This record gives sequence, structure tokens and C-alpha cells, in this order.
Amino acid sequence: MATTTRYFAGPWWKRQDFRRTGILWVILTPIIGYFCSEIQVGAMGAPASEVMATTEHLMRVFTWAASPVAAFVAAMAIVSLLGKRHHGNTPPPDSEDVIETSPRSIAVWMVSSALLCLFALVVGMVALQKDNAALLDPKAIQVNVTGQQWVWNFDYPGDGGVRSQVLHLPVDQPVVFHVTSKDVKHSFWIVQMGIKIDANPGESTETSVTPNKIGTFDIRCAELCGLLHAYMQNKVIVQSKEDYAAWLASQPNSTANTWTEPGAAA
Ligand SMILES: [Cu+2]
Repeated sequence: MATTTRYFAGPWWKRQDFRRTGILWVILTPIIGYFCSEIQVGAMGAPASEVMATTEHLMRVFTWAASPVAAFVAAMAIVSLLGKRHHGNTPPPDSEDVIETSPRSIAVWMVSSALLCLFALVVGMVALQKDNAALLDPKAIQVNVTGQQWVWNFDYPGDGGVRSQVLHLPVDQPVVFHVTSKDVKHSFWIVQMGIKIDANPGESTETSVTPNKIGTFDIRCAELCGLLHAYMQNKVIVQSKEDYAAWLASQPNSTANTWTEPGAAA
């Protein structure tokens, strides 16, 4: 008959290894939270739209909320690796099972997991609701976006069929993108504005944004679309309203380049 070796007869939360885990947990939580959120959000760059500002804030909040979980796993791993080594040729003694079967420990992890899930759901829904507000704005500029291996083309249907490979936008003006593809699936991504949507052949997908910063930002393809996918990069130049109008006026209007609704007769 197997006998269970118990190292400590008292309640599990008074055990030495549990206390060590607790202390490490308290130390590691702010370190992991700070480095993960700052490195992650820092790598995303300064936001060039409200959507991106909301996204970065959300990532910071979620990373901080997740850091106690990551720190707890790390603390348990460190305490186990350093304190539970077994030497010699004899088999290690049976592990203690007091934590696994303790109703109190089960209640703690179930309630904390449920609260974390609920928190992520509510905060995420609130942020999501703010996105794409410009889609319904009647004053929004309409831009048709066509992806093809391996470049993006931008058509301004309201302006006589101007077509450009560099996207020009006026600052503080909502813009709606109608996105499609000529060949395979691409994904239209304006990095610093935090918008990304699939470009599907034969379909039109919509997304919108209001750029709130003058400058040059990155457009990338975010869907592996072939050999030169990594080079499928364009620029977006956000200008003052006057500069934007001057740029539009300087472009040759070519109705031959007018974007056609996917599926419409050519
Ligand atoms: Cu692509």
C-alpha cells in the first residue's frame, strides 16, 4: 500500500515553499508588468489616431492585468526548480496533494480567473465600441484601396479618379477605406493608426480612421501573400487640409484608373 509523505502538517498557505512563492510573486509582478507593457507598447510607436491611442492604452491595461498571472507561474517554477530537487538513486517521495484538494485554493483560482475574464471582456468591449466611429460619418473622405502582389494602390473616387501609391490624407478628417484585392488575400494595415482589415479578391471590406497627427506613417501588408510580402510597404502622408488640397489638385486625373466595385462588370 502506498504511503503519502507529508512534509508539513499545517494548512497549505503556511508552508515555506508557498510563502517563498508569494514573496517572489510580489517582487516579480511589477517587474514583468513594467517591462512587458513598456517594451510592447513602446515598440508600437507613437499613436497617430484616437483608435491607436485606445489600442495602446488597452494593451497596457491588459498586460498589467496579466502580469500577476505570469509572475505567479514564474515564481512557482523558480521555487520548484530551486527547492524541490531530488538527489540519489531512490525514487522521489510522493508529492503533497494538500493544495490540489483544498476547497479554499480551488475557490481562489476559480474566482480570480473569472474576475480577470470579466475585466478583459468589459474593458475590451468598451474600447471596441469606440472603433470605426468614422464609418458612419457623412463628412468622411472615401478612399478605395486595392492590394496586389506586392503593392497598394489608392483611388480617390470623389476626386476625378486620382490614383496614387502613396496615401495622402488630411489631418483631423474622418476617412473610410473600401479595401479589396486583385489577386490573393492581403491585409491593409496602417501601423501607427491602429487599423487593419483583410483585402479579399472579389469582396470589399470597410474600415475607417481619423488621423490626428501630421507626418509620414507606415502602411504594410499583414497577410502572408507571397514571395515579396515583407516588401509590400507603402507610406501614408498626413497633411494639413491646405497641403492635402494642393496635392490633390496637382495629381493627373485619370478616369481610366477609377476603382470598380468588386464583382461589377468591367
Ligand atoms: Cu500582401
